[in-house]
Order: sequence, then structure tokens, then C-alpha cells
Amino acid sequence: MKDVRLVIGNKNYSSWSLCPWLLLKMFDVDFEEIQIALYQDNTAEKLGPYSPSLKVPVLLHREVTVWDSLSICEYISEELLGGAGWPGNPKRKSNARSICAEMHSEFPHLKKDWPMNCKASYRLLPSDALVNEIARIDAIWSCTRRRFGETGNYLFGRFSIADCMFAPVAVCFDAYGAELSSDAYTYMQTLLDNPFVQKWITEGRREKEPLSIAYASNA
Ligand SMILES: N[C@@H](CCC(=O)N[C@@H](CS)C(=O)NCC(=O)O)C(=O)O
Repeated sequence: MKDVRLVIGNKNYSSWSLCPWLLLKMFDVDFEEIQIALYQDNTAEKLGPYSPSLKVPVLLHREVTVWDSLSICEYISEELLGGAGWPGNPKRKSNARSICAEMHSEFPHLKKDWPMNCKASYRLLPSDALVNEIARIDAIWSCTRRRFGETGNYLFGRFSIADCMFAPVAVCFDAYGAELSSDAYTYMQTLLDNPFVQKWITEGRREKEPLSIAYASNA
């Protein structure tokens, strides 16, 4: 058994699982992936031994259990990456933390109306409320890239937790045809071209499990 294990859901649907998975992959951490199909009759039974919240993702590191995507990313950065998951400079780091927290706690219409589905590829007209959320994300991406992105193609130049938290958004924006400014579009494309995001999408598209319980709004 490996020291680091990550419990994830279906790659096709589980947006929050993608965040820490991508961080581990990008920083070349050796880990075991434990996949549990969501919304099946036996899902709670299978998640029970791992997940206090009965949700994914969950990180198991020796005797430590961490759940909830953002707190898992924080833990990985602190315990496994010597802090390298965040930008080093305090101003950049606080900005990165703020946009991650905003992504994690806000955007209810995006999470409900445009759930991640790697197999989806059709235009889904956004409500006015969703248009406003897309505009806010566009502003976050464009401003962050302009202010802090000079040393590379990611939000803070080099790859960070901020890119992990927005990777599922890129998959949704691409799937449903979000209208973006050119700077935001370029950044979305950077995320979609990331080889590990590509791998996740490819594996998600191969999955066969249908959602047997009404699709939860925050999958
Ligand atoms: N705030 C949590 C949300 C986790 C979450 O909602 N996970 C979904 C899959 S992406 C899940 O496990 N759903 C199962 C359920 O709701 O029964 C996080 O960031 O990890």
C-alpha cells in the first residue's frame, strides 16, 4: 500500500476530485488512486470506510485523513511539497488563496447548471445569473494572468493550487461553450492542454457508469 492514497469519484463527473489529483500529478507525487463510482446504491457503503463526509475527494496519508478538495490541496502543499503548491511571494499567495476560496464557496449557478461532464460537448445557454458568474471568473482569470502571470502560462506563472481549483471550470466552460474574453480563453486552453487534464478527460470519457440517483447539483 502506498503512503499517499487519494479517493476520487468518477472522472467523468467528479469535478472536486480533479483538483487534488491534478496537484499530485503535476508535482509528481507517487500515490494510489482509489476510485469509487458515485450515486450508486452502494456508494455510501464504499465511501464509509474512507470519507467522514461520505463525499470525495479524500486524501489518506499514513494515519492522516483529509477531506474536502481545498483542504486536501493545502495539506499536500504543506506536508508533501514543502509549500510549493502556492506562489512563494506573500502578496501572490494571499491572492491565490482568495481566488481558490472564492471558487470553492461561490458560483452556485455554475455548479448547478453546468456540472462537469467530460463527455458533454454542446452549447448550453446560460441563465442571466450564470452569465454573471462566468463574467466574474473571466475577470479573475484575466486580472490574475495580467498582474501575476508574467513568468509562465498559469495564473501565477508557474503551476499552483489556483490552477487545480479552476481546472474543472475549464472543462465545463469548454463543454458548454462559455463566451470568454481572449485572455480568459487563452488561459482556459492552457488548462485543457495540460497533459494530466487531458488524461483525466480521456479516462472520464471511457467510463461507462451512468448516474443512478438524480444527479447531485455539486458533483
Ligand atoms: N466541498 C467538497 C465537495 C465534495 C463533493 O461534493 N463531492 C461530490 C463529487 S465531486 C460527491 O462526493 N458527491 C457525492 C454525494 O453528494 O453523495 C469538496 O470540495 O471536496
